[in-house]
Amino acid sequence: MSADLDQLSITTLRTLAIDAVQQANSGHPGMPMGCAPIAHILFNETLRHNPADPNWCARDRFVLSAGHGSMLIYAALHLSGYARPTLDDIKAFRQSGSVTAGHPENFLLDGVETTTGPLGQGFANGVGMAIAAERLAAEFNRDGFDVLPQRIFGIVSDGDLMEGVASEAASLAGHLKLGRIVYLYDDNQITIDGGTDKAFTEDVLKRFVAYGWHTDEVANGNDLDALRQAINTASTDPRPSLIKVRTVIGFGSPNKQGTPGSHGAPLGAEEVALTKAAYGYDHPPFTVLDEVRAFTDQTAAGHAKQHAYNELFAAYRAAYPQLADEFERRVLRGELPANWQAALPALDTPKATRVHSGDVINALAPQLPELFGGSADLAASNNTDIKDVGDFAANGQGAGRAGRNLRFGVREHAMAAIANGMALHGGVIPYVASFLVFSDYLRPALRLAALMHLRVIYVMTHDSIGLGEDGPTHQPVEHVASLRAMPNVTVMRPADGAETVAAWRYALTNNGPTVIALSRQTLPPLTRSDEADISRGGYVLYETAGRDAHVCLIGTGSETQLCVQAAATLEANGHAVRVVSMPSMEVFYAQPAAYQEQVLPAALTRRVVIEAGVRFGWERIAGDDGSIISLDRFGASAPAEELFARFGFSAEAVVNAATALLDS
Ligand SMILES: Cc1ncc(C[n+]2csc(CCOP(=O)(O)OP(=O)(O)O)c2C)c(N)n1
Repeated sequence: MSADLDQLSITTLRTLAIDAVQQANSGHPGMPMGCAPIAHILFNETLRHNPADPNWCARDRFVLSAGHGSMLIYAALHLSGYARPTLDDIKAFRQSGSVTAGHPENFLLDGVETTTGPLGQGFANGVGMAIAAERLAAEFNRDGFDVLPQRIFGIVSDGDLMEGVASEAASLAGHLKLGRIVYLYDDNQITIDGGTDKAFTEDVLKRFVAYGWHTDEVANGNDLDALRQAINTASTDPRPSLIKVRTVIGFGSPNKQGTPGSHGAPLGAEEVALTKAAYGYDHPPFTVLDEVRAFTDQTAAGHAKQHAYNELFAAYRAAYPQLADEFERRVLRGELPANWQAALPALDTPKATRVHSGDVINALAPQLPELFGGSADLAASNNTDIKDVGDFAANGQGAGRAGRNLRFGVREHAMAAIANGMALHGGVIPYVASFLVFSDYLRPALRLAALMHLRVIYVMTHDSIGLGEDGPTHQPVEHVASLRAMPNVTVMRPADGAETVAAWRYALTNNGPTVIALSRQTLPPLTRSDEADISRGGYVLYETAGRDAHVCLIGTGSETQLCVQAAATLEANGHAVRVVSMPSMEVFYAQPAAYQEQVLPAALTRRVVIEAGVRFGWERIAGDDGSIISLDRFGASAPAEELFARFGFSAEAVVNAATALLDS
């Protein structure tokens, strides 16, 4: 009987996917049809989840890395008894305003743990979730109290496993022995352009063995007992697991199964009918039979699991009240401690802003145990190490899971995607680091952090030609502008220690990723009045006393000091000058219009902007009558001072540009 219900439930997952794609006249039916048995076993038997409380902190995470198979997770959540998606939601698949978007969006629907679609990302997100869970377990678990039992399950596809980001993340996950991870590999041997024989013929499992993973194989994706056994074995293995499951894309479709034709297009009315006939399923579209609903509903089981956890936690609270309070603050409420800002240092010495940033991290670290991150093999250059805390490592190695500096290795893309997973898991605030120029290597994951509004802090150093001798391969030119162009990303390019502190203050409370662009070279501390409010992104740093400014000099990062120097010369020449420091264009534009007008009055049209990067974006600040000193070419290999002089970044250049405006 239960075997019949298993089959009927699997058929329901398949037909919901088929019907929704058919109705939307768009979508990907093939993957859900092939993977329905995997989803059925996971959602019906394996996952620790409670549909009535999708955000229960101790739930297992399920990541659909192959996000194009979105109808699979929508159908599985529906059958499991989640409040959404309703059947009507599923009927509105891919339509405007529906929660059942083309690819799963975690901010639209509970139960969707991460936004997927760009292949490979979900794979790496799950690694980040496992890292967060491991670190928190090391902090909070006590003998007999496993308050972080969650594991990370996922379905990953050929496309996922071809992507470099997945390889990077898999390599690190194997090294760190992240045994919480159990991924099922949808080995259907089909991608969009045809069979995997065209471009993907390696022995994937051997590769994962080499990464240090436990691997297993299920020869027939419809063999439920084989799936159960492989999942159970993997779940207790101390290594991360990849189970290769031989599936058939578009399973059951007489004319399209096993072909790319079922990957990303509706089957068509005729083929839908033939497929349902092959399933022996003679019901109208979107039918969920009562007996299926009763069989797949996880509400009661989920409630029981959560109830047992709650009892465990109550005993934990009785034994460890302070730990329980801290757990609730960090993991349940995700709040910063009340007094955290008191830990922010006052930084007023001449240093590179990257060094100031390291000082901020180390000042905050004892007060903010949730601050947890590291660099892609540039920790000493990025100044990201927290002193005396050890490296996060596999159990039994060094500081083990209690270590706090993450060594991402030279894996920028996975680093950023892993950080997304850490932020999604909660209880930690991830920061990542590299040279700013290598933001290109992590951009796809940053973009998803932005889309998901994830609080990930990017410590990106060596932010201009100011890095000098390493040359144009390492000198960002277009990067700051391109990052400013990305929605929901805040770029901070601080000019000195005080602005670096402000950047971190902002980043820690920002509802989205913050990129802090930091100098390699030493910058002088700037003098600012008590009214100067760095938190507004742009503010008046200096103004000639008692007179209305004739000209406004606007600088950012390491070029702000040039504006201050130029102001002194211009004043000596009899001009009244205003200097505006603009560490963040986006934050400045988010201020009320009246504030923007106060800082950059419309009437003050003589404006000189200077930044050692492309001019793109500064036109709006400079205005039609302003002048922009920018670098619209690649840099060169030479000492930094020579490069600044050669490319025209000097106080003299600012004076000349201002004088030209004043004379015109
Ligand atoms: C980074 C990225 N590149 C390309 C795509 C477009 N795309 C979607 S699915 C897919 C490959 C399909 O093969 P597979 O992952 O095996 O999925 P299946 O066909 O088995 O459903 C591609 C290239 C994407 N979603 N993400």
